[in-house]
Amino acid sequence: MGSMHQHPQKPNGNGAVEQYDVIIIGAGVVGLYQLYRLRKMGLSVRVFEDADGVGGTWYWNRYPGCRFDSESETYGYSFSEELSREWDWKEHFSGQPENERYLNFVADKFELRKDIQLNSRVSSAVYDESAHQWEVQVEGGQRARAQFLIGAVGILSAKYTPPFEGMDSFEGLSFHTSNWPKEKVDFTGKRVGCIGTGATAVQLIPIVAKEAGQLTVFQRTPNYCAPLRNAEVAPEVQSQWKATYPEIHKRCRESPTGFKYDFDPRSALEVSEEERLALYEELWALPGFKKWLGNFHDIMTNMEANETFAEFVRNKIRERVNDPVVAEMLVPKDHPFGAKRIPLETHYYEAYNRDNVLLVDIRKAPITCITPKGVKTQDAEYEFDVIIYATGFDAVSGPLTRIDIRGEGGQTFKDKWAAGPRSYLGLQSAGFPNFFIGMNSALCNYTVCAELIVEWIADCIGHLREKNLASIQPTLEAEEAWVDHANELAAGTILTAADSWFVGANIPGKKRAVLLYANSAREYRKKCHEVAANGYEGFVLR
Ligand code: NA7
Repeated sequence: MGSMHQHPQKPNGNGAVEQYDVIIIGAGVVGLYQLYRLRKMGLSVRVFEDADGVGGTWYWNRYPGCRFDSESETYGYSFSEELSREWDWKEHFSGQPENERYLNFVADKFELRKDIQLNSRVSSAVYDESAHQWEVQVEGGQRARAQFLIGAVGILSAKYTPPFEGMDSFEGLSFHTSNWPKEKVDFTGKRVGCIGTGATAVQLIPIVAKEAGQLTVFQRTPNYCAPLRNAEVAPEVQSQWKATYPEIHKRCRESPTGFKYDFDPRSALEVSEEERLALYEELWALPGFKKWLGNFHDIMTNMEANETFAEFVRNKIRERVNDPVVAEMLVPKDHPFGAKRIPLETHYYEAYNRDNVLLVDIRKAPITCITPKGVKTQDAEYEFDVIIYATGFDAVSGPLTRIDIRGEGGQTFKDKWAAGPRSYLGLQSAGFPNFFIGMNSALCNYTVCAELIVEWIADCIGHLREKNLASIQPTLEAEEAWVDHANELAAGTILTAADSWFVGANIPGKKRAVLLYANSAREYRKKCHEVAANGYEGFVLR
């Protein structure tokens, strides 16, 4: 991937403190574009990246089947038409190897590597109040300072592995899906256990099932998985995209979810059953998330409306699984459709029709420990050569709170966010001047709102530099109002009606709080622009 030697080397840690205008943590989708934007403004920028390559999520998640659930042509950056025209997407929902290549292509095309220091995990960031500067410490002792710090750390980068007793004693291979080995893992003839059935597991299970001698899936909660319907991109489609990228990007920017489609303005309950089912069948036959984000608008706000689609999906699952007992195990009944992230799948349910696949209900008989030979549940023991932990992430706040970030008065970010995200616009937190949260936590096609955030931060920094200002941070009042507004919005949806990473409920001990901003992306964009246009209303500039 790329040419490693172009990257600055990590110093041994006993040198002088380096000085930059801006430090960015992370070289993923946000970090790469943020670097590009800021450097174009003539600023000196240093990116510290933990991995030995760029790409963030698309670097780490190498498990088989990992791919976009967003349409490829909408997930790619929109900021450079030239880039859009130069890149060919091979599949409508592009796979990880291709996505990693794309982000490396971006790094090369815009000569980003010279400012990205790899193998450099930031351990702490401390605000120097008198100098209005952040001092960052990289593991190994290197120190660097900058007026502005941007945490472009990704919303799903802090992996979560449940602390099962005996994990270290396992004698076979085991890994978390986001820490997948770079070398191909050969499952041929192996006995494999997979813990978890979220979006990640749903992508990998059908592929591992085909290869492995035996695959055992440990499921706690079944999900509403919907067909992805991926396909290769035909040359004429590729040309069509290239000819119309400005329109595609405009459409995504103006849509409420950052995708090419919009919710149906009708209520699921105002149409006849026949009409409703006709739309459900039509959506079901389409690729991607349209069955969720192009559905009747009130499936996300009204339980009765939601239930009409939830039951439709349950029946689709039942139709695909041969053994009725297994089918019922796979049918979700304890939460509404869309309250958790909808996994998109390719032959997922058919995997359970294979003789070498076993589904184990660990809600009934939980895992008690990992043994040297495999997994023990309350009523059985399973022997494995490989254990896959597809157990998810400490989402949104996790990647930030695990860095020792200290703001004014020595206040830690971890304490500040202990009861849930406390930010204004998702971009800054009071008490942490000049620190920007460079992550898209809006309910929006990732890159679409990520670009909005990157551009907003770049403009804001440009504004401060132009006016010769030392710092920016939100007022406590603006932050308080934003948190209330975000909670109120989420309360008006079904998003809080399930235990998932959306509300931090997947991490034992994590305070339940809405982690995503549940407004329309269109409204979010408008609000961010308004605040800037009104002289950064709600912020204190010094
Ligand atoms: P998810 O969606 O958080 O799924 C994690 C899975 O792991 C889920 O099935 C969990 O069951 C299961 N899990 C978590 N902890 C345990 C324990 N202690 N015991 C048994 N099973 C457990 O993570 P993914 O990686 O699949 O997807 C994350 C996002 O990445 C996804 O939403 C996309 O946006 C991309 P549970 O449902 O909690 O009962």
